[in-house]
Amino acid sequence: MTRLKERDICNISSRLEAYDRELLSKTGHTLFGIACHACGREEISLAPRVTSFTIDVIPITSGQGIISNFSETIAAILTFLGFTARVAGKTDTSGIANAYENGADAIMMADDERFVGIHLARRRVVDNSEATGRVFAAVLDLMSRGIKDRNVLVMGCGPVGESAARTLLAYQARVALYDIRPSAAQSLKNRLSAHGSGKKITIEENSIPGPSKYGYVLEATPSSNTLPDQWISPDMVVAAPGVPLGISKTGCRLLKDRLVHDKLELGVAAMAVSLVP
Ligand code: 2YG
Repeated sequence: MTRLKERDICNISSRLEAYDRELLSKTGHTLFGIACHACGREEISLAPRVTSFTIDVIPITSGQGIISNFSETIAAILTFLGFTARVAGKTDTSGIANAYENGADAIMMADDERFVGIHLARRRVVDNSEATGRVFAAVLDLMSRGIKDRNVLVMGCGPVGESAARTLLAYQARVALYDIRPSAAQSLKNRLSAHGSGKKITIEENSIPGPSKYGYVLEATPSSNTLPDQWISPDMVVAAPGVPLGISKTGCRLLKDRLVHDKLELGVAAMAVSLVP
């Protein structure tokens, strides 16, 4: 799992309005709308309930410690979406205890292993990797005006790629799995096939299967330059939750508005919407 750096997130809070407009033009939906789509929630009916839903973001000092602006950025994304969110005044145990004592509906916090949201009364845990894979698959579904029966290449078979593949199969897409470790792709196929979608899953052996083969790519690797420029075809659509971005600056220019990538916004939005009962 990639650990974010302060420079990865320092511009997020100030660019939320612009990013929302960018998502609207690329997908036809706002940040909140995409998160609702990913969670199977009705945007119109959910929106009024969000303002009274309180979320405390708790800085966690364990392991490699605090990432400056991490908690503040999460609170800014939640507030932008309409939630009542704040960064807890205390870190760690004290912050968690205070959230319960102050009657917060939910908390969000991350150590070096996991980034989670927890609904305090319902004991519901939502994991950032799961939510991120799910919401970027939802982005492909929206950008393709329906990913059903399309061929999608999922690059990276870790927790984010797994969640994305699972979601794409639920959307009835055909999924090809690629990972730098072929055994990771195979074991993911085995896990996903257990639910009967085996015939919709193939393994992509080589990392550059050629432009014509896949019109849709979900790039979920923790590496850069996984999608070579010469592979990008004129109508390719890419949703890229992987950090760092696996596409070069040239590749981004080639893809133009057919690429969605961010390092926190969509995953946090999907986590928050998942927590609202
Ligand atoms: O509270 C803090 O400031 C730190 N304990 C946060 C540490 C977060 C470590 N994890 C990551 O940087 C990423 N896995 C977060 C999610 C990236 C987007 N999917």
